[in-house]
Amino acid sequence: MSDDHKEDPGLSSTGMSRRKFINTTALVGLTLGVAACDKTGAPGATGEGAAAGAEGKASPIEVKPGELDTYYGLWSGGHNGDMRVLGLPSGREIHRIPCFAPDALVGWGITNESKEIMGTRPDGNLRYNVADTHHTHASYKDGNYDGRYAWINDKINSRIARIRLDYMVCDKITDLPNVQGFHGIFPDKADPVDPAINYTTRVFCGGEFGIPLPNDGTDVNNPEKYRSLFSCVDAETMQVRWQVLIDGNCDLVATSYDGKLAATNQYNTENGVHYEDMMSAERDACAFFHIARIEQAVKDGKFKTYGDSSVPVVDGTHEANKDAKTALVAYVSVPKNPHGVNASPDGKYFICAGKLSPTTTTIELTKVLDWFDGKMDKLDDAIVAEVEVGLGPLHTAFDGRGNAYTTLFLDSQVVKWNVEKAIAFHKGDKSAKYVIDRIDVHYQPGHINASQSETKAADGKYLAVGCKFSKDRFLPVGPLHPENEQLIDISGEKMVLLADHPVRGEPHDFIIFKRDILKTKQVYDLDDSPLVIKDPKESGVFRNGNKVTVKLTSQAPAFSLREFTVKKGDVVTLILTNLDKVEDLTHGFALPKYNIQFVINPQETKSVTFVADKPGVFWAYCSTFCHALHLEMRTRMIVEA
Ligand code: K7E
Ligand code: CUA
Ligand code: CA
Repeated sequence: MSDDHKEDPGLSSTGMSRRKFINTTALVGLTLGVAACDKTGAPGATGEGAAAGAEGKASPIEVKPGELDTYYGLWSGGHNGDMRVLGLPSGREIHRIPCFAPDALVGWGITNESKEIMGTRPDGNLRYNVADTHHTHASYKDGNYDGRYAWINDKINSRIARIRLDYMVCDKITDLPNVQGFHGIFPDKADPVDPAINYTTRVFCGGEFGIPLPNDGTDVNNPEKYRSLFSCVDAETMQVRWQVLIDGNCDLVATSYDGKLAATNQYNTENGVHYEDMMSAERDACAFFHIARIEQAVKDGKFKTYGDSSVPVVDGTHEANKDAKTALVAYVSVPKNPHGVNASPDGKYFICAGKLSPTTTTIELTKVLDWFDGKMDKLDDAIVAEVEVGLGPLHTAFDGRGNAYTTLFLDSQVVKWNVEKAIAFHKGDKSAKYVIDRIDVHYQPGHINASQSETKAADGKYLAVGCKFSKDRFLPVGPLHPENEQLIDISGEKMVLLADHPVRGEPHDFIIFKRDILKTKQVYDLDDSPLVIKDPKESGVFRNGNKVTVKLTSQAPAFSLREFTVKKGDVVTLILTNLDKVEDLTHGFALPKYNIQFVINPQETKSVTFVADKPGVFWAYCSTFCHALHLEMRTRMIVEA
């Protein structure tokens, strides 16, 4: 950074010329001030007058009864461990897809099939009941979403879940070995060596917290030995393909359109264990991974393993990567504790936001590749812009017209800036006005994403902003406030705030794409389950010692068995196929006192295993309204003493 900021065209009007890097005291003070204040970020923003509901005008976000939204949004569900499906522009939540934590509606964590995906302890209980999802991204083909899969991370227990988007269900969960605080996640967009594979085959995962390797009780008091790993998961098998040992930590992840590079921003290059240590250096890094070289090193056997994991780990540390021509990892220097790293839709740049620096750093990917190829000496020459945008920049989205939109956490604003103009300004053209617009948001925005933003089809229509504080925006509901998702129209030069949506905490990240990308299946295929019961006549109670299988089917308004009898102490596996074929004809199966409740969709089969430890009569009833005789849709489980 130079003193250029004095005549920074984007900052003079807001008096930000005095704002430079934030020291510890200032940051703590600002954060507390932000949480406590209630008026500093008051409305009055650009476009507020054009907001929804302006008199006499149709609301730009209204989707009338019977009409459909034009975009899907996939939202990370945060503390609920699920993924949420929104329709936009209305902002209506249409669906929730449970992933990492149990869910009573669909029986996630209750049925045998879901427990198999979630993982159980030897006693049959779930391994984990809690989750913390942050980031969700979908599979690509030709630089755009292809509607096959989405992935989502669980930060607490370092798990990655895959959602198959045709049924909108989670079908695989994988643990990342030797990783704590699994944070950023991003699918690749092509294979670096095979041009025919122009779709996602890998998902990259950033490990945020350093831990001893292996984390088995050794070196617990030697933080200088704590390390983080960057992981690659196979998109199809969901096996961890390889990991890279790095210096510093991983935070967010971005991938290039040619499949050659993945990157993670690093806020803790200091390897600090306390926050003061983590913010002691003036600059941190954005680490770039040379995918083809890493995969070659793995093939050549140049790896280690740690603990009881057999996943190959290649060495990506500074020490082992000094020679550019063989380096697996390159560390580009970026200012103090950067947050997001995002890929521009033209495929040229990765942009790191400064967080503790009021800047964004634009890194040109061909230059990073030039360094790897020995054609450019100084890696930091890959930085083509480092310009001030405002206080607390976190995440960046794009409109496909050369503009970037960065959230400013401390300023409670979104700043719209032009990437090429920022590059010109950085090069020395001080007349280049790169800041185009600012808008107040409410309040303290974190993630941001525009419709189709990180695809080649970025369409610059809508921008959603995840505000971490809602304060006074909604009816008070006690101490726990919802967060505030705001929708902004970015089709014009000026941003226009369209709507507020309260949202249950804490969603973090989301993507928005055109509805025609997704083709969901509305009815299951009977053969999806090997347990399927195709004919009601196959129903019955089948005993093998104390192991009992109960087979039944559902067809509105009845289960195929009017009652079934087991004995106290039996281990009962109940298999249920819904033979109704009609779309939306879902039944439920709720078994009182046995803690069992799940829905069964058209042509779907589910099973559940339990010990019949309580004698008596138990009315299993249909728990999803399906028919005029829904309340009568029951079966009786008789458990003989
Ligand atoms: Cu919330 Cu993506 Cu976990 Cu930034 S991270 S705000
Ligand atoms: Cu079947 Cu309600
Ligand atoms: Ca740092």
